[in-house]
Amino acid sequence: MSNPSQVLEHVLNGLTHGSIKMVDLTQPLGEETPVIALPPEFAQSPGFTREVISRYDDKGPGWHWNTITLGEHTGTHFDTPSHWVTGKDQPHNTLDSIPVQNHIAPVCVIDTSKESADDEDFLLTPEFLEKWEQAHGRIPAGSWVLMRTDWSKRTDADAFLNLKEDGAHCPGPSVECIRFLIERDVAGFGTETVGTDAGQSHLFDPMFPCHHLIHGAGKYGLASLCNLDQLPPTGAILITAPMKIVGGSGSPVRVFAITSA
Ligand code: 23J
Ligand code: MN
Repeated sequence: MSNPSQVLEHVLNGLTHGSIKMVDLTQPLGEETPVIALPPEFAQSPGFTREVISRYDDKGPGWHWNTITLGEHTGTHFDTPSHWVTGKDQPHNTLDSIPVQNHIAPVCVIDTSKESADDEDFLLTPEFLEKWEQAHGRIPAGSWVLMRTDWSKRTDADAFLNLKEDGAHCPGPSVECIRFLIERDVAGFGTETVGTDAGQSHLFDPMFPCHHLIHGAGKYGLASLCNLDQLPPTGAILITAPMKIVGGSGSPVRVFAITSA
């Protein structure tokens, strides 16, 4: 199968006959979609709302359409390097300037579901990643690393955000984990939680280390993913399709994995 057109034909045949499948890693986006709560000294992002422009009525008898309002970082979404001050001078750092080939990449899935069930503040560490690499091979440069926590199975918004008096409690990467992934030269890091950083990461040094370090290195983030339990540890391909907003720091994204069934 050295002929590229045969490779593509093989993929399409596999999808038709069921040996290859697509997994949708995207949560539905609507008024109920939870949004991140930052510490109160910072401005907050609005969730999703919509207003009808017309709905088969006087304002447009034959058509229905809405105006939507939402923060760029709502629901299943893509974080660009320009989202963070550390990434503001990176080349191709906004949604309209990311090279299109960066929107397709191999994916490594790190299963921390047991650890995250036992400890809602579980942090992914380099030691955990090294053990994963012993079992599955070195994380390839240019690949996505997705942290499976099964957090997306928390369908109740309060349980998903898990806000307490001292802020949010949810798993995420440690500072050293992110340094390790940058050394591996990954495409980016993704999570099932509302943001790419752990709930208590405002207390880390640097604050929000995934954002601070990953975007500072020109890499991307994915948040509020689901269905990671349907992916193998290696071998799947991820297609990420955020909106092409001029100067955009992030946007809701449709994320598909292509994997063997
Ligand atoms: C702004 C400040 C802190 C965080 C975030 C945004 C996100 O998680 C986000 O959605 O990018 S932690
Ligand atoms: Mn974001």
